[in-house]
Amino acid sequence: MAFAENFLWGGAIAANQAEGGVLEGGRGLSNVDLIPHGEDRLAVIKGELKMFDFDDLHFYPGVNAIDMYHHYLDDIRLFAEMGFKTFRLSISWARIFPKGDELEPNEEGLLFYEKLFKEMRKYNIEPLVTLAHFEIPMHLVKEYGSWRNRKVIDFFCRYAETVFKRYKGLVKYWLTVNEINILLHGSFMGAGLYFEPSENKTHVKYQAAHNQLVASSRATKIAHEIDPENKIGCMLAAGVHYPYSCHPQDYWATIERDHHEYFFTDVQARGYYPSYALKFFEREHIDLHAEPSDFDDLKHTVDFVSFSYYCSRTISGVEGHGELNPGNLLQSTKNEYLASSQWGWQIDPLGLRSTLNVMYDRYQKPLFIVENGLGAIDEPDANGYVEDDYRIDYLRSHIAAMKDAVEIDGVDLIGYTTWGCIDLVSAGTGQMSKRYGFIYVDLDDAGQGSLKRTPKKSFYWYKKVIASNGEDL
Ligand code: P53
Repeated sequence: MAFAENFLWGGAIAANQAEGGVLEGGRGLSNVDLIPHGEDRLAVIKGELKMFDFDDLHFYPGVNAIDMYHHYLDDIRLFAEMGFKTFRLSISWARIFPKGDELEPNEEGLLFYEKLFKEMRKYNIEPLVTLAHFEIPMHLVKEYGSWRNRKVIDFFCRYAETVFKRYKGLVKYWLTVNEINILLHGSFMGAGLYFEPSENKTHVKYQAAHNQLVASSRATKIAHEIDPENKIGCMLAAGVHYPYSCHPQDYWATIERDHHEYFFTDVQARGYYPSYALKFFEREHIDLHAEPSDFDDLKHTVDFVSFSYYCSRTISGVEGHGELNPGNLLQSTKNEYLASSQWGWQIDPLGLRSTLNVMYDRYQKPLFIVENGLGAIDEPDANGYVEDDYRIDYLRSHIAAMKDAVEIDGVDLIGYTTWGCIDLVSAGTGQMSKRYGFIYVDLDDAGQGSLKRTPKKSFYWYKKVIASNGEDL
């Protein structure tokens, strides 16, 4: 058998894409609540278009999302029916600290997640909890400039400490920051950063990155002090990088791209800034506003390394080598050997095995795949049932590749959670029609629908996969 008895099979969601109820329970507004559907979305995600309040011209799909805030009992029951061993979700920071800089948390918010975690425990589902999944209270964005400000480190640590204490014994697996490298590519979504036209974006981004990395390591330290049983992970938007050709410059560009993305997890897993990063800071005149104690904090490394994998990325370093692949925040060149999803994400199961090997070689820590899946248009029949064989094919081939990584290559992998195990709002596009789930949710891109949940064909398939511990694909 490839997978250990206690291998953590499950699914993943994020508060901002599933929960809704953003104005309920005393919650404050978050950056992600204000990212609209439609053509302005990308500019807002990147921090190039300022959206600090709702307006009448836009639709904001995260406000109600799939309303898991009111449906969580039913949803968890369905996850349990599939046999989930774990369920990954995020806490909405603004439910716990509505403004972010208060001294006392919001009890109603704390209670909501306590009930949710207890419900999961009823079914022996292990919570895997992200502290910041593209989320920061809007008050911290407006008043402090978000993560560019060192004070946010303390606010984040207060939030982290509050939930570590409150959920001690209920939650053991934590991720500090979701897809931490998205800070570079979608800065408002990833880290609440909006740029004034006069600002040097690179300087702002790396100052914010430093602050996030210090906050993440301090939170790791706090988590271990509160409960030595706690396991803390970092989280990277991953996907192996291929050189477009064997031209040395294509390969060199690939190495540079590796540095760019792995920078974050290199710090989180090793405990110090890699030499290539220090040189980069020097060249770019990035003069980090840091305290000497920051570098001691960074030594508190993570217990495991988690990542999302949707596709590999092909990198070109030579003019005219390849055409740009559209449809993803992380840029790449089209790979002629791979098919694409309806959103242009290239499908590459072997790339997952490669990614697992690259990451395991690099860090020598347990790995956790916390997102993988296919965003596709589903066509339900009159009963709302979807025969999503394309999704089953995608997941089957990726699970087979991850099995090879474990069985043949000896990678230490502790779990696998598919993204959007129930249909939810897409982070990149704001669409409902880009669906990932085993469970269909009756809701369209304009926010219309009954919200009814219906298991798809893949629901029954995944149930079988889990029951056989990955043997019956
Ligand atoms: P959507 C870009 C590249 C890789 C992962 O993405 C990304 C993104 C953002 O678009 O996001 C992660 O919904 C993220 C999830 C997100 C999921 O991948 O754009 O952690 O919140 O929903 C899928 O199709």
